[in-house]
Amino acid sequence: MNQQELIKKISHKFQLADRNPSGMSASGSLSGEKIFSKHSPINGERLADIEVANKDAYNKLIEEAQQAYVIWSAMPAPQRGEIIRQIGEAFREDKEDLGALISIETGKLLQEGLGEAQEIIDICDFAVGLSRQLYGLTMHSERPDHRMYEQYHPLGVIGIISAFNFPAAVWSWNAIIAAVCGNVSIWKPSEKAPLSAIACQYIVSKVLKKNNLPSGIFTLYHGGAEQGSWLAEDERIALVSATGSVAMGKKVNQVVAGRLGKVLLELGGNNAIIVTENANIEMAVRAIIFGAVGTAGQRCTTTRRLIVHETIYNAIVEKLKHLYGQLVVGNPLEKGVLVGPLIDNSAVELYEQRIKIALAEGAVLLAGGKRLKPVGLDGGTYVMPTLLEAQPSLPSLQEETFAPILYVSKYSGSVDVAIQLNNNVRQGLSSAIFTNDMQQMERFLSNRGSDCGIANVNIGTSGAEIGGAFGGEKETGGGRESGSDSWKAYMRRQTNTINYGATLPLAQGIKFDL
Ligand code: UN1
Repeated sequence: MNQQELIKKISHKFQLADRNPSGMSASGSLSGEKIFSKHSPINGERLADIEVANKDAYNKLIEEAQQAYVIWSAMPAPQRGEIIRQIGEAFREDKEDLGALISIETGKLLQEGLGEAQEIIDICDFAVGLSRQLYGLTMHSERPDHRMYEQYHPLGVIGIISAFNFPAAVWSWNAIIAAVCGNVSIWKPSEKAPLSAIACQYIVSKVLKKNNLPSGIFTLYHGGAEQGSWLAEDERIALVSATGSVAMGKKVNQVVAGRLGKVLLELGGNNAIIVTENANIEMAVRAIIFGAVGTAGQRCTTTRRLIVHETIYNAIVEKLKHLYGQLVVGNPLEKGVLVGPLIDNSAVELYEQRIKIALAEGAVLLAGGKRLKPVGLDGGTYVMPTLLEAQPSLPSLQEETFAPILYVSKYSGSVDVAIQLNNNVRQGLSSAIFTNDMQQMERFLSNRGSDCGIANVNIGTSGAEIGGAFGGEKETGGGRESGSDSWKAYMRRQTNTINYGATLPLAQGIKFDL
């Protein structure tokens, strides 16, 4: 099947052609004002026109969501789990088509598109388990005949702002976990990836309809920064979960803090792999390549910096140079291709600008460095994965450029030197060390080690499983999504003390006799 036939089939499947207006819930669509076109980065082909939501459409959706919340939050959590089990099944059925759509829309490899669809299925399975495990603690009261415990209640309407690079999985981390907790959600996906969102909405809507549940449990509208800011300003939105740039996150954080709302931020990463003198070099090199050029360097967990011990530096650099020369850049739907296009022209411009700046700062080009036009592809946004040798003090090392640019730096001395370099950036998402030395490994994981939210050993910086809490420190924003006890971010904790005696003793032994 060629790309056009595939698009036709998928558009039909998810009703993309006639279901792309903004302000959409399962009950139908609400008209927007402006229209923008979504093109595939693979060949520049126009995929669909999308309506930007207007304020009326947005307000209507929020009202629908609020009404749905009354019904959804009253359902016992295990019953909500049953609906999410069905949603997981629906995603299983549509995994191939959704994976292909994600690939066509974002330019990531088909394998990665399928992996993203799998992440949604995994998070649904996880949420089904959670539906019987939204545990609070019990405590011993200091007063006789008293019982004390805590319980978790849902927050209400959750706003989700997602980025183009994981246009479906990151929504599910938020929307599905929020839903099992009893919340409803309203989603503003990136303007650069509206179609995967429409497909996800289509899939969940089918399940809601089948179960006679209100469409407002999951809702979707389209737009850019202005439309996203509505969620931040809106007092009806209890929590705003935002994924994207540090600049966007700072704005959202300030606006939401102004009304004392809650935020969950997953922002920039500037992730390093440390390779010590005790590393398995073959394994390290494989992880570096996947981490640096996978998803064309457009993951927030992408490996952007390499910190290599001087004794193995030349060996690693030579291997990387060789492999960078062999990477096949091209149509991500084709087998054998390892690097697809960047999302759009502005991403290519940022790539070019950053390389220019880094070279002017004194970096040395080891591989790549240029835009590409793969054979048979017009209008695409392809670039060569780029390897730069950099002094640890290079100012560009501080910047996250969403492109396949990897800086390699040399360190000498103990692993502490490498750890200090790892931590010497404003962001704190992911980090990794390659070593077979137990002391180096433990040092990296200790409280004097990596300052990131994710710290891996003999695994690259990207490709986290959904079972762990995902997020990072410093400018990454501090939020945790997905697995572990991240569900607590979508709930409010209530402490309850119950007196089952016949007297009224006061805490701290206070006497207040009438
Ligand atoms: C992101 O880039 O925002 O760990 C998320 C990973 C993926 C998720 C990345 N599972 O690389």
